[in-house]
Amino acid sequence: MERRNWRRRFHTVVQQAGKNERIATGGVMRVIPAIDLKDGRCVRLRQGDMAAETVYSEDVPSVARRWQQQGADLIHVVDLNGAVDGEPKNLPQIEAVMKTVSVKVQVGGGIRTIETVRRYLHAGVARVVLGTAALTDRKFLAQACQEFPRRILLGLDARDGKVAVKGWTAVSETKAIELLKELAGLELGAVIYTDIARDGMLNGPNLTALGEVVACSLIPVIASGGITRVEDLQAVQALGPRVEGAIVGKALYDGKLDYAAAVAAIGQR
Ligand code: AMZ
Repeated sequence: MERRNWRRRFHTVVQQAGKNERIATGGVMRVIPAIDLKDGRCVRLRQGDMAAETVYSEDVPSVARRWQQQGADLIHVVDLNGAVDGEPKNLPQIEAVMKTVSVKVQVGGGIRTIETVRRYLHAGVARVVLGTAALTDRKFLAQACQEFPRRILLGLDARDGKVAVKGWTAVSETKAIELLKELAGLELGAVIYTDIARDGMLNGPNLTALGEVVACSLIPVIASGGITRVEDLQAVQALGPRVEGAIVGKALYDGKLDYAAAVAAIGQR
């Protein structure tokens, strides 16, 4: 019930150009802390390079608890080994997070079958992210969206504008924007756009690419990659009401961004 209300508060369905569109309303944008899992630990990578890791904690649930205590109402969890291997690899840690926090959790990385989607969503995960499968298995993506409307997020990870897959170990020939346009008919909950070159680099988001995504998207957009300063959040928010959130990782872990200050700066309630 509470979860349903959350969604209603977030989005309004509007009729525009004959299409149903969901847009974030009331200028609400969420700062979403990221928990990236590798070998059972909370890490941050640079540009998604599995060899360039910084371990932040071995105690993953306590990290999640910390973000909840600081006021986050949604946490973004990525199973990095899962993304590379094509199946969940950090399930015990994700289950422990679910037991520890009461806030919403979204999970991505290695979700390639409908059984895995069901398993996560039936276990209380609010939404799941499909990246690789969104490009390679359109039938599965459509089935997941049909079975769980608006609880599937498109993970659009771009290297030089092209879609990267398999834990970013491979780059396709497909332009991220083209994939987004192709999937316009699906009942996706949002698109998470990550510029890989910016991820973990603490040098700001790719506002040009994000602007393009916002302009093309019929669904809410979540910005990811490089968001470091309060000004970055404000710039992302200024892209318009379609931006429903910003995922922040390294800046929070390194203390470059204070969660409360971030939330205050963008007026999140
Ligand atoms: O950092 C990485 N190498 C990385 C990463 N953060 N690789 C994948 N991912 C995330 C994507 C998305 O949320 O941003 O994993 C998810 C996609 O996983 P998959 O298995 O569906 O492609």
